[in-house]
Amino acid sequence: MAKHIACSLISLALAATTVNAHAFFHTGYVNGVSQGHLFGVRAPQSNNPIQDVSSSAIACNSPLNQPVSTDVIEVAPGDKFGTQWNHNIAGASPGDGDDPIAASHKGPMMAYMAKVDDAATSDGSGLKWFKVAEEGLDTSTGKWGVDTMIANKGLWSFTIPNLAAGDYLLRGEALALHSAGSKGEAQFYMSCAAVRVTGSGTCAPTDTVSFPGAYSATDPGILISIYGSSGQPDNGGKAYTAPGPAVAKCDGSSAPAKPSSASSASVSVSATVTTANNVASSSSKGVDASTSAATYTTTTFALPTTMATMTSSKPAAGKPTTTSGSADVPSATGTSPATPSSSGYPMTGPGGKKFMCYEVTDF
Ligand SMILES: [Cu+2]
Repeated sequence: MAKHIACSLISLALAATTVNAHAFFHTGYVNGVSQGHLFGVRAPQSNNPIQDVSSSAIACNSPLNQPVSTDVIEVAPGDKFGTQWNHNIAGASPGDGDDPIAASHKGPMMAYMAKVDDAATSDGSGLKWFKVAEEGLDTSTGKWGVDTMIANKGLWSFTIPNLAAGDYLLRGEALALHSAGSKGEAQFYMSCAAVRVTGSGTCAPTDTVSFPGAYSATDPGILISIYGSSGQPDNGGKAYTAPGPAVAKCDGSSAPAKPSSASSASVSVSATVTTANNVASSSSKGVDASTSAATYTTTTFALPTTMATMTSSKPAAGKPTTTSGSADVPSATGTSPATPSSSGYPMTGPGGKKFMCYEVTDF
């Protein structure tokens, strides 16, 4: 007998209609006080994510909302800086279930800064960025940085390090990993804010990176299926390493080395995937909502580790079935995904398409 994994495409129509469940960082807060809508924050025109880590837009987003602010936010070491995120650039939209961001968009929150000569005019290119804060996954609670941001109505805050006085750009970033099991499908959201650090700080971090350059599409924190064997977006209870450098130290010591970026996101196990022909060839963004295809085709792709290790389910094999529910919001309902023994596992296949998968034993 042989075992294989059968997967069926799920919820194409919903996936196609929820692609705009994104977010903007549009306003800075200092010690809980709004600095003014779009004051010193260069928000993008669109809340669509950047998905190409080699794009120049990965630094400070592009194209920018006009006019681009030339204001500068004043901060001091020890201040709490807040990045305010919302689905719409105007701010909170009560009643909008995707505000501040769709709850499916699990992933880390991060902030970087870079020294500049003049924060009012720097466009963010060619800078030496250091990470000042990150919140990834708390494996004890299953909560991601994005969950903290949502719980705080879109405000995600961190402490300004003991930086030397002067002008900086501050890059606030949210990374949504709900489709990140496929290369190029992690969603990066960011805006840069112009800040002027006052006071008598002394820190000038040397552990810097460039944007683009800091991230690779195959970094383990970027190419990753976050759905554990329970089907929940908990990374299977395993620790998550956010992309980029470690948070810079401001005590003179260098930051501890992070785990190497060895390819741990997939193993050389292939899954048998049966998909409707008319949608299998569609792009992930322009998914044909039709589910009436009468023919099917079989392809294979590498399985994420969490999928390769599953062992318990054994539903009946046979013709693929279309499972209802929103692939973009896998945990938004109380019934999906169900336990492994009854309903399989959600996962992302080639082109970012969503599948519900089952282990099947052939005799
Ligand atoms: Cu989105």
